[in-house]
Amino acid sequence: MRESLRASGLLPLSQPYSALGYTFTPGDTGLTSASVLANAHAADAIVDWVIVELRSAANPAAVVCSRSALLQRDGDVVGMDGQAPLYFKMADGSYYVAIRHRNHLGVMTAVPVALTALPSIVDFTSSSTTTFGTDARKSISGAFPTEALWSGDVSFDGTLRYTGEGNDRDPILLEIGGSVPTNSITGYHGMDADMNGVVRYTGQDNDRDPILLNIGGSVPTNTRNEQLP
Ligand SMILES: [Ca+2]
Ligand SMILES: [Ca+2]
Ligand SMILES: [Ca+2]
Repeated sequence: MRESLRASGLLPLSQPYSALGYTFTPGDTGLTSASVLANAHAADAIVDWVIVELRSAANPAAVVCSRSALLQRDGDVVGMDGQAPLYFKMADGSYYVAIRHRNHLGVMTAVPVALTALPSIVDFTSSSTTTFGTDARKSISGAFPTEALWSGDVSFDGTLRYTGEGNDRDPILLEIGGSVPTNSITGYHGMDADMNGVVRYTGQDNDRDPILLNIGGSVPTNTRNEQLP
């Protein structure tokens, strides 16, 4: 994954999710340091903030604990020091594990995972890790095949929409000023679907095409829903 936001000094020191309306259970300080974000070590450089949720084995819609975390370029999700495994102040037990991102569709394990005080690995990049729902992840082929989150939910409402009410395309145009489609702006914005640090509506590397691509590529009225209960 690219580290453009970090390399351009755009990543915030505090988790961005409370400001987007997400409520952490029980609460979350979500604060890292400038030195963590300054770490340019290729594989472990920080890409962005994510949310990790533990959900009830009896009711996968119920979040029992959630916290913010940092995502490394090689896909590891780590704590506020940018390296250590993420921990939850919870009793040993089985929980559904979900990961969410501010402009990608979240995913969750298909079954509860047994967690203890020792670190456990949940590898959402592997197709052998089954996920809740249908087509929850995007399969990427080529030189670096992997399972990934669907990008383009710039409105952070759990659905990719290209057209119609509540679509994810109009906010991109609005963010760059609302009238001149060739404008662009730099910064840490949810509308930056490809996370290169620049919001673009048209032209090369625009943030609009990924939305259309990820709903199928041809029928603009299609939608794609996050597979979280
Ligand atoms: Ca790593
Ligand atoms: Ca959306
Ligand atoms: Ca962009």
